[in-house]
Amino acid sequence: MATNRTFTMIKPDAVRNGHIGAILEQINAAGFRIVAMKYTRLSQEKAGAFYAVHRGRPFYDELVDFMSSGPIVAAILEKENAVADFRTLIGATNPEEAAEGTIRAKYATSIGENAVHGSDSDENADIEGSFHFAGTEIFA
Ligand code: IDP
Repeated sequence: MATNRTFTMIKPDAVRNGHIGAILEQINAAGFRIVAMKYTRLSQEKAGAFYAVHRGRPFYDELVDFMSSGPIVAAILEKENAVADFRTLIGATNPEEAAEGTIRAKYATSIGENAVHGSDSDENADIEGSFHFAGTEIFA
């Protein structure tokens, strides 16, 4: 995957709370183009594998339970400087620290149930995009 892409998930809390449309609208308005998207649900096993880097942390089990608790929207987004610009758009992990107007400030309920995921590096964007999408599901 090129470095102008990032990977996102609209997490189960935001889906449950009816925020899919508003979040996608904010993503589009910020200049991101959706090149892959699916509505799906992660098994415990798949959520655990996705967040394997956090295995051993006190919140890991809670995170895996939460991320497999309901459907998500997974997407690959394209824009110049995608990874950094998307992290700015979503705001800090903890919604109490997220800048006003960011997706997490608007839609997250807690540090765990924080509405959206955004890759933290080009390398992880590539790994995470490939985790969820086959090459034939990506439309450049
Ligand atoms: P990020 O999603 O902003 O990159 P990370 O530190 O990579 O944040 O954590 C991954 C996810 O794990 C967070 O988005 C959040 O859902 C969850 N998480 C992080 N820290 C905590 C915590 O202290 N308590 C509960 N859940 C947490």
